[in-house]
Amino acid sequence: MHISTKTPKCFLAGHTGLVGSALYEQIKQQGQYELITCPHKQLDLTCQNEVESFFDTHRPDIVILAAAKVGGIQANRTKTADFIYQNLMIQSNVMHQAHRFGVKKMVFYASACTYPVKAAQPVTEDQMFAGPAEPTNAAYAEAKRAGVIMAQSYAHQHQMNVITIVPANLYGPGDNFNEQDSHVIPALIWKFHKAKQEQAPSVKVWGSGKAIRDFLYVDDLAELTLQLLEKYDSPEPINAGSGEGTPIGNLIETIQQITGYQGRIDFDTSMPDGAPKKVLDCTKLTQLGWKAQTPLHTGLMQTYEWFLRRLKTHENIRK
Ligand code: GFB
Repeated sequence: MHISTKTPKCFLAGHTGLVGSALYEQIKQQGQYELITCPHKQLDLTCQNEVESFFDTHRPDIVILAAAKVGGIQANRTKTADFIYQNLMIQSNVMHQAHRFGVKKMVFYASACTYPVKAAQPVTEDQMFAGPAEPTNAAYAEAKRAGVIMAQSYAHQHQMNVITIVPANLYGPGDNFNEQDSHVIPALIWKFHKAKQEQAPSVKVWGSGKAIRDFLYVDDLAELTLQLLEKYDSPEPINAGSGEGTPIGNLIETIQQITGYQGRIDFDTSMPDGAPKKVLDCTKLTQLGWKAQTPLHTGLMQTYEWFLRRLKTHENIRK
């Protein structure tokens, strides 16, 4: 990336979300970019006119698109229209205006769920379009796949410098914690914590516990993103995972132990497992000299501590 002598202006879209708040902290600490953020209430990224006028006013040099409609397996399989509509609109509006206003570099995040459900594991980047996505998150996956093609198309036609990072299942401070809509880690932390408080005899978890996921701590993704902004210039997607597959059953045991809940676990097998296995092949990243630094247990402890602090302060974000 060519950087002028003045501090580049970086528009961080979605700065209060899981990924956005981790990036916000790291960029603030490092001070390499002048941060531009905007609360959701003042800028609706699904609205083309608002996004255009925002770019016109602020003229960022760099854009990190950390805003997206996200959620766990249940949110994905029920709110299908929200997932496809909001993600298509946000990424189209932001990428198109980034191109129109001459942004020097943009980061787009795809998702591990863009890979075909039957892809060989661990999954390499070249398998992305080799078959249908898992049905529980097809709407989200197809929107993200469109974003991948869009990034490649703007790079091809307009020589736009846009990179696509494909994160594994993310977790960490700043996540959305609730029983129905969240991803598995915040959902389990919430369920076990509540059951412990209420001395409930059992906790219901979803599926068989046999599904395998690759969990990446969000601070590792933020650190990687800032590195790739400096040293990766290709529209070809690049996987970002921990390199390890964790069975959900093991994750359940670990979170139960961290939260200190003593009761019984009931598996609700009327709820789906989703993809049987989602583990990312991170050879490309290894070749760039990067490896995720946070072991799952450490990341879970830090997430739980953050959750407990947030319960006390009722803050939903880290800053
Ligand atoms: O994280 P999660 O909701 O989404 O669920 P996916 C992961 C696994 O945990 C599934 C099981 O096998 C769930 O059945 N699970 C067990 C639970 N108990 C619970 C619970 O209480 N809550 C939740 N949520 N799960 C996501 C996509 O799929 O993958 C996202 O939905 C994103 O869009 C992400 O792409 C990477 O891993 O199945």
